[in-house]
Amino acid sequence: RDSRIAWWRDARFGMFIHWGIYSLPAGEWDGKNTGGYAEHLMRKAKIPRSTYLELAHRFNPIKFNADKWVQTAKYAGMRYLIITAKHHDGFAMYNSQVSDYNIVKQTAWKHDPMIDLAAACKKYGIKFGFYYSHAFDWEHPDAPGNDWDYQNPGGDLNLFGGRNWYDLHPELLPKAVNYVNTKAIPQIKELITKYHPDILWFDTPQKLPLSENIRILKAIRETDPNIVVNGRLARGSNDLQMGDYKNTGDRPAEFFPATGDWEAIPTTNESYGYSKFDKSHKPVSFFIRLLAKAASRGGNLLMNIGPMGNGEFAFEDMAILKGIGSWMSKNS
Ligand code: JFZ
Repeated sequence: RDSRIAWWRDARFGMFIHWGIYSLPAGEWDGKNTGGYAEHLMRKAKIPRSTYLELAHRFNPIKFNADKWVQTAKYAGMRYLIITAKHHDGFAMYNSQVSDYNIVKQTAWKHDPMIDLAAACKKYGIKFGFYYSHAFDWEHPDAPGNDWDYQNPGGDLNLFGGRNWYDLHPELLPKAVNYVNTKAIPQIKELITKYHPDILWFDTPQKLPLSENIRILKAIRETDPNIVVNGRLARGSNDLQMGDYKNTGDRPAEFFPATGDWEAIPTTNESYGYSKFDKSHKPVSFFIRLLAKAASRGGNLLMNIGPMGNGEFAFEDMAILKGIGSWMSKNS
C-alpha cells in the first residue's frame, strides 16, 4: 500500500470534476430549480429513464478541450485529476462496451472525452483517475436507488426498510448482486484496462452491503494492484472506510481533520455538478487557506468544479482556479 499511495501523498492538491448529461439542464427541470446537487437531477425530479435519455441525445459539448482542462488544473497547482466516468444516473461518460447507456452511443457528440483526458494528463504529468458510482445506479433495473421507474430499494421512498434494506430483505440481494456482476464490476475492469487510471474514486457505499463492496475491491486489486482506491468504496461513516485513504467532510466546502491519509472534497459552490442557479462560490482566499490547513494536517484537497454542458469550465470556477494559480506562482 505504501508504494501504491506514495504519489498521492506527495500530490496534495487535485481537481475533482463532476460532468455528465445533467450538466446540460444545469439544475433546471420543468422551469424550476431542483436545488442542491445538480448531478442529482434525475432523482430529484423523478425523471423516467426514457425521458432522461433525451438529455443524452441533446448533449453536444463542442467546446470541450482536454488540453485546456488539464492545463488549467496544472496552472492551479493541481497534481491529480479525477472525473466522473459514471455518476449515480448510471450514464457512462466514456465508450463502454458493457452498456449502451454511454456517451458515444447516445449523444449527438459521439465522442469519448476520457481518451483525450487520459492523454492530456499524461502529457502534462498529472495523475488521472475516475469517479465511479458503484452502488447507486438509477439506470440499471437491478441496482439500488431508482424507486420511480422500478421498485428498487435504496432510494428516497422508504421501500424495504430504507437504509439497511439488505439486512431486512436479504431476498432482494440477488438483484443487487446481478447489477454488480453485469454492470459495476465489468465497467470498472473496462475503465482499468482501457484507460490505465492511477486512482479510482467510489461513493455512497451504504447503498450496497459490505460483501458487495469487498467483492468490487477484490476485482480492482486483481485487475491492477497499483491503483489507489478512496475510502468511500466501502462503509459510509468516517471511521469505517476501506480502500487506501479516508475521505472527510459531509458538506462540500468543509472538512474536518482525520488521522492517517485523508482527503477533503470541497466544491467551489454548493453543488458538484454545474448548476446555473448556484452562485455561492467561495473566494480564492478560502481555498488557499483550506489548502494550507489540509497540508499542515497531512491531508489532500480534491477541489471540485462542474464544467458546463457545452464542455467549458464555468466562469466562476475559472476565476477561482486562476486566482489559486497566480497565488501558487508567487508563493511556491
Ligand atoms: C456524494 C454524491 O451523492 C454527490 O453527488 C457527489 O458526487 C459527492 C462527491 O458525493 O454525496 C455525498 C456523499 C457523502 C456525504 C455527503 C454527500 N457524506 O459523507 O456526508
